[in-house]
Amino acid sequence: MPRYRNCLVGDLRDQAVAGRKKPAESARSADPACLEVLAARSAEKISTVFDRFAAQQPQCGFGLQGICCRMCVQGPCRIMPKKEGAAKGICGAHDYTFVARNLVRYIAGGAASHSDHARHTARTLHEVASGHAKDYRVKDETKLRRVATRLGIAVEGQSTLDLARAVAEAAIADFTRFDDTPCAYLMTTITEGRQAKFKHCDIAPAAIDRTIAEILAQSTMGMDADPVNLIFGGLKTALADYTGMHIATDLSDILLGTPRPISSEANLGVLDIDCVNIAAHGHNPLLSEMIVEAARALEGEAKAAGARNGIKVVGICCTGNELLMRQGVPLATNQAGQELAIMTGALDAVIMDVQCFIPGLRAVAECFHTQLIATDKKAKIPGAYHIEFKEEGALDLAKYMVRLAIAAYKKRDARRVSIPRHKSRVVAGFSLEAIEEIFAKKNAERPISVLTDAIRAGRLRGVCLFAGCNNLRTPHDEAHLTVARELAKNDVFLIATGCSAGAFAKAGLMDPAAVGEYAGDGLKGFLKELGDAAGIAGGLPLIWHMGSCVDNTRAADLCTAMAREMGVDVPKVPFVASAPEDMHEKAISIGSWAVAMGLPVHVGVLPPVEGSPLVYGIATQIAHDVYGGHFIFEENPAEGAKKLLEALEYRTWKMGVHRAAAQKYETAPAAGW
Ligand code: BF8
Ligand code: SF4
Repeated sequence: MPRYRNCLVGDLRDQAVAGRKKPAESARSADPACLEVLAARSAEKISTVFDRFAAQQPQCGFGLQGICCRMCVQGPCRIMPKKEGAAKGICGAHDYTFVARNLVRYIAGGAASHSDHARHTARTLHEVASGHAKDYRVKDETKLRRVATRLGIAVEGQSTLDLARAVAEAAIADFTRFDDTPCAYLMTTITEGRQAKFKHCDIAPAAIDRTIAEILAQSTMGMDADPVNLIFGGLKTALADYTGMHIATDLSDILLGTPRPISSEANLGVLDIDCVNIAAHGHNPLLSEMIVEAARALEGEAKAAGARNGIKVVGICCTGNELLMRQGVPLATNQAGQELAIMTGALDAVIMDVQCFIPGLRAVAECFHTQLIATDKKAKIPGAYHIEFKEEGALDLAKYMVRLAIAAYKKRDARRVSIPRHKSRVVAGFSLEAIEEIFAKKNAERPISVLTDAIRAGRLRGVCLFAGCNNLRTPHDEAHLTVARELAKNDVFLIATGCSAGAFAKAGLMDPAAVGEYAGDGLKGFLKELGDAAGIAGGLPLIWHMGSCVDNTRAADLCTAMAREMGVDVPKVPFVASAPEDMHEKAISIGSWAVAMGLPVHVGVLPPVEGSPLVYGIATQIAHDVYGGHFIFEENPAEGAKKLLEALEYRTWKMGVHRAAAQKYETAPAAGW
């Protein structure tokens, strides 16, 4: 397999620090709408993430490399190899222990976040099954039955609510199990090869909550100093993260409906000067779906308040992706653009649920009339309204919040409104179910073979999942766009989630019209034929939006389906992942489970691993030997695209060799990678 490690040029650590020095200018964005807002407001000196990023330069070299330890109060300790006696921490911990501990704690943070979201969804489904939370219901009975069957729950003769209870209880069991039976939402959604691998390496989690608690215990002062053992613990935690994410996606679909292709728009131009504009921000769609419903119910009140066009709900971050996927709600911006949405002067309220909204919002909102509303007791912002969201009476609560937005609208200063004109058409809503339905128009019996056959025939080079965040260490959205355009040109079938999907949606890459401009001939032909067969008016988009960050499990399910169709395990599937602007702990966690699943995973911003050549080597090389997946650390997006293409090419070539050998010797294709 292609291995990437620049061992020949000096010390890895020196390179790390040199490479991390960033220019101090602000306004580093590839999004014209963001640049327009920044330019329009430049005289007002409103502090944004772009300014504060510049102010933080240069960032600490120890932190960047992961060789600062604060696991106990004797610290912080730093690894200083050139200073006599300072090559280890006070307790004698090596660089590899520092780096591994820091890394697994990132993963724990990511897993805790996703599973918090999943726990909330499981509890809501359970409430619905018990006759409470009356504003919700089982909207997708087919999915409920499919998930139940997958979990081994007998569906015959069962009522919807009994099944909903059983499916919710299976999820809750995955959080709380006391014995060592591996989590059901993990083991029922992966290949047999992965099941065996995870059991063999003892990284199949039995209970999400316990796994997160155990890795915190394992990585505390005076516990595990062995980097390899720590990393196995980290991977187990990452698989607990996967389990929580799968629960969140499955149960959200059951409660709110499984997405199907839907047309909408994206970027700050979606804000409407003649509307009460409300941004739903965060991740968990349980609240934001209610905001959409409440907004529809209160149109009349908004018009009475003077908003000619009523109420416009727009999305930011992943709750925006969830609403876009299911309701066609326009996406205003992704993570790095959140303050700029307020700086248009046209946003009357930002209603936040959980994750990825930043404290900086408050100071920006203070410069305008915007009402900032936090709704989760674990996620308050000083100075913002806090209205605790509860599933019981959810719609009434949502209406109360929408009325706050209408009241704020009345205070809007029309002279300060400056909405950029940029917006793009988006076709989103590609759940795995929707993808299978589209493929089924060409092959009803074996829908996924439409994709795998196109790869086998050389029309497509493989599949790339784009995921992850915005990271100010690289110009906003630029790396996403660069890698995607390069892969599209090279006939890679592209799917996306999270803020990566947000970047593409805003830039017009989820508009079917982009196919002609960016796709290579193979991809162009594939999308055209499929669109014609599926009778999708206007055609299929260049990049298929699979949802929010938790919905990366939809993409993992696609990969598993491809492995099953090809009769191999995941490490042989021409499927790669890229997080060109990874930022959050959640992204580190997702990348880690994707590696354990057997995927090459490109990250465009390096996590702090360079302080330990050993851990760096495990992530980029040894992981491949054990799991068939590995990290590709590459900060230059054009190079990243090249390495992803090489990874796909290697897999296709190897699969061809194994297939030819299998034919010759009349055996099954080799199981190794
Ligand atoms: O969960 S991609 S910045 S918004 S963490 Fe956050 Fe990253 Fe965006 Fe969605 Ni995911
Ligand atoms: Fe220093 Fe060890 Fe404490 Fe870390 S755990 S801060 S290396 S003494």
